[in-house]
Amino acid sequence: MMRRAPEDPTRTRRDAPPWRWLGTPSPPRYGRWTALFGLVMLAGLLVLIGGRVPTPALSTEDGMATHAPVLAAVRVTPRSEAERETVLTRAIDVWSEHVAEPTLDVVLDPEGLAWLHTQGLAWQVLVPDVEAVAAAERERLEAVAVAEAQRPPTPDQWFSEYRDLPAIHAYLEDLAALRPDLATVQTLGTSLQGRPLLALRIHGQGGGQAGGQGESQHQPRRRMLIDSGLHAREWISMMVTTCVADRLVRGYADDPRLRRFVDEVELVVLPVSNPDGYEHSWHRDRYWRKNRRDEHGVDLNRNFGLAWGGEGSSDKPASQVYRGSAPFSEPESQAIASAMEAERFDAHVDFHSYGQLLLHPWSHTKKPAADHAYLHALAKDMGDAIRAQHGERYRLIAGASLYPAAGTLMDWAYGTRGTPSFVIELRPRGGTGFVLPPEQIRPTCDEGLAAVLALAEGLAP
Ligand code: 0X9
Ligand code: ZN
Repeated sequence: MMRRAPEDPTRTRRDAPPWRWLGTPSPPRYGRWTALFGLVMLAGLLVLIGGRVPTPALSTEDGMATHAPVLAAVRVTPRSEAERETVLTRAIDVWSEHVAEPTLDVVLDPEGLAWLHTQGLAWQVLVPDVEAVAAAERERLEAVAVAEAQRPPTPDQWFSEYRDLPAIHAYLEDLAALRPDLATVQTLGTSLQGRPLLALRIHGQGGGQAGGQGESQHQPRRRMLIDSGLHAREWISMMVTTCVADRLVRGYADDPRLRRFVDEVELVVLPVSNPDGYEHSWHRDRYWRKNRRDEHGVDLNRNFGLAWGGEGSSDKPASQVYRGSAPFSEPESQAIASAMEAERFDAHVDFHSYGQLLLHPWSHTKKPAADHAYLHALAKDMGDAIRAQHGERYRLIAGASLYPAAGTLMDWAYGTRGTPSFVIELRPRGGTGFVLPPEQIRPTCDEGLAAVLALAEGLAP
């Protein structure tokens, strides 16, 4: 059942913390006339590019109708570093960054859009009204919740829609109950607000001792970790890892390739690495990224203790890449690190969205990793396997070549544990960003599963 926390009906995203990727934020101010002027400008611009202009009405306490500024997600192509910085300072939110192209996906208010137009920069609209897209998704989910209260989803229907934290956690328990001989639920730690970081350990019938004897006598068992949801708004990632677990547990009996994987690889699946943030994204703010530390949150993927504090992270709490007060200041990153220290993992994938990318170390430096060729080859195996599913291309690139990011889980896992570690940025390539149509959950799961299988099969003996 989808619940919405009671909200001030006059609250708009402008009341939300001003998000800036880097730098010191200052709260955007909108007078009614400025907003209307902005809307008119936006209308003109969108009509020029053939877009539609939604104008959500809000009622104020005195009953007068006013309009929230329409926030649009746009892909901008800056021509210089200075231009990139200026676009970032104008952004209400930053969704994605590709230094190589170079492009930036940012959320702008009407004034920002008008400014963009005057600069002569190349840009295209990804989402003309990000709040309208989130509202449509919310309405759809509410309707699904009503329907499913009458008729609960079958396991197959479960993956036809996005699921909230309690549903994902219950699903993991169901999988373990279905095949207790194959899988066990485990709590890896507890979030800041006290929610469990629940994982499914798919240990196979060998009993879960990597390095011991599984069913296969040919090679020692491997151990892999896949996680998702470090970033709360990347909902497709939580669905994909849950779905990978589902395919392996249910497919074990009949699919020889899945059976072989389960027999040879012990897989720990952590679908929601940031449970507080995920709850917040479901019930308060669809585009929330960080954990729920104080009002601002911490970007968990800048909080790990390798190269913490370096380029591509921020010491400003309002930044979307705020690194926290110290390495591992957050219980969620601590829990993941402790789980990876408690036993040896032969491979790790951290699922994110969006962009259709296969990223390998390093994230924090452009210096090639010592195992660059090996890591790139593994990423290529995954990319080929993904493409064989539905023809979708995922681009291979070292993290820092996309943009630098210090204090990431991938770098920590590789740099301190020696574990081949990857970030997979799932669908879409651009499009609707974090709000991916639910029909794409299953095909994106096919891609995630193909990548995990290919990675296991490609590991050096
Ligand atoms: O920035 C991140 O933490 C990840 N991308 S996301 O859009 N999902 O936020 C990617 C981190 C991988 N490393 C680099 N791109 N350097
Ligand atoms: Zn992410």
